[in-house]
Amino acid sequence: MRQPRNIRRMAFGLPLVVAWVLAIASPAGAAQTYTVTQLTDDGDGVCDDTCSLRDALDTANSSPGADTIVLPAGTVRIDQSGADEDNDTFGDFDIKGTVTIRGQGATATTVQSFVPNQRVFDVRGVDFTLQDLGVAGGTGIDQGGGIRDMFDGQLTLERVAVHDNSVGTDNAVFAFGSGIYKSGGSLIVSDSAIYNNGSLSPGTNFYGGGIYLDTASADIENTTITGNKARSASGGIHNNHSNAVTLAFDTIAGNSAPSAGGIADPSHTRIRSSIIAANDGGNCDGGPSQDQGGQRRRRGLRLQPAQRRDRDGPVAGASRRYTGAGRGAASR
Ligand SMILES: [Ca+2]
Ligand SMILES: [Ca+2]
Ligand SMILES: [Ca+2]
Repeated sequence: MRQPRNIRRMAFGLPLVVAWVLAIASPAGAAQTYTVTQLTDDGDGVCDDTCSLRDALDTANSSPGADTIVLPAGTVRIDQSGADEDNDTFGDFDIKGTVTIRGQGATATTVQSFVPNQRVFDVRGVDFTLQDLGVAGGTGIDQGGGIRDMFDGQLTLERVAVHDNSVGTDNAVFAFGSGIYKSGGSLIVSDSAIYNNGSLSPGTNFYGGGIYLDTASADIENTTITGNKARSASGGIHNNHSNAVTLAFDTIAGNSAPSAGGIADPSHTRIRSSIIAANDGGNCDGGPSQDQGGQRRRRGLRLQPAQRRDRDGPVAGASRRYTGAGRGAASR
């Protein structure tokens, strides 16, 4: 039987009304997107019509949702100097809420520290994702020249260049990870480049020119690790506790250290279709790797020597997007 016209109108309009009510009643903790409008580090702590990266992080850090921060092209500066701290007030950007920071391209947007003894990003117990940007100029103390993550979350880098960072020490003993330091949890890197971090200069005993993994696992795919240096050992990657590390379609070449120029403790590293060659101090140290075979048909990035010196060094366009199924990368 045919319904009266007004009933049919109600039936047609009801889903629209429900959708509208749901839209305006979205939970307060919903993820937000913040757009950074200025490259300078002189914000006021509020991401409004003037929004620095520090403003956006201050807002995201106090928001419960998994937020996204979008950066413009250019060099996003760290200029606020002051006491070393973890509340995003001075120096390194302290990440205290789950967030993704997205730039306009690994050579188009660079987040760079201009404050002595300050790294770029300090991850404080949350999941953190970087996409399409560069991380440079960090000079962190003790752990993580460019990026430090002292906790168990997941640190994800997609189409990111980590370059020209160094790690120092405040007690003249040890320092770890000029490019990236990851304590526990997992490090996921894809379609990226980690290059020209660290140095061989006397004065600091440090391990892990490119990446230092304490107890963290890692999946590193379609990525080039080159030109990194470690004063003590492990020019490219230091795997401190025989953690599960998977390398696929990577190039680890041209790194330097007195030992393990390429990668230290590869005995628990599953390697597929990757090149580990021409590292000063040896390509691998600490036992045979687990060769997963495969053809070397892919190179993460192609960095020419002249280009490596460019602070905005190139990252090739992603020829293969990361699927997120990282745990099985070596067996695909
Ligand atoms: Ca503001
Ligand atoms: Ca800090
Ligand atoms: Ca800080």
